[in-house]
Amino acid sequence: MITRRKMLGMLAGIPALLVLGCEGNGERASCKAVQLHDEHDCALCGMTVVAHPGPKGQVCLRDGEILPFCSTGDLLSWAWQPESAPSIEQMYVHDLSLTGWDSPGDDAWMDAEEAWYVVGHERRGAMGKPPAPFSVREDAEAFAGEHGGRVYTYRDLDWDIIRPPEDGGPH
Ligand code: ZN
Ligand code: CU1
Repeated sequence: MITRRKMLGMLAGIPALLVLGCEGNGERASCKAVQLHDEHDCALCGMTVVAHPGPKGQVCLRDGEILPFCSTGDLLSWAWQPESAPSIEQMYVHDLSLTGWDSPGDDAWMDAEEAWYVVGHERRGAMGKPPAPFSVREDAEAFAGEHGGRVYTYRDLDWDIIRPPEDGGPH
């Protein structure tokens, strides 16, 4: 499933209607993003998700359970562990094309694998400087112009990119 979505990510430049044709949008009714509240602790580090600025994430597992993450960085760090991948149904991140950095809203979730990510910027989130997701490439480029960093597709991201050595590596 992830591999297939990654393939779809490669086609990000093609209008969405063409890409989505084969099996709907793959999103189950039970796998919508949820509203985050102050009892959601990050599934990776345990921090209270809503207590910190910056784009956050949530994963819907195949059994319908939602795992919240304090930051896009923690979401990816969890999702890229080999034992995590088989349980993932859908991954969401805050779309900074629609919401702000300091208090991203629950009405602005997008498919994590379809976002453009700015990495290497200077804005702080819950854990270091989390990859900044945007649905609109031009918004990502404008953010990078203002705050530094480079723009990547989900498919282009890897460990070396999201955890550069000069940032101190994994916590
Ligand atoms: Zn966390
Ligand atoms: Cu944390």
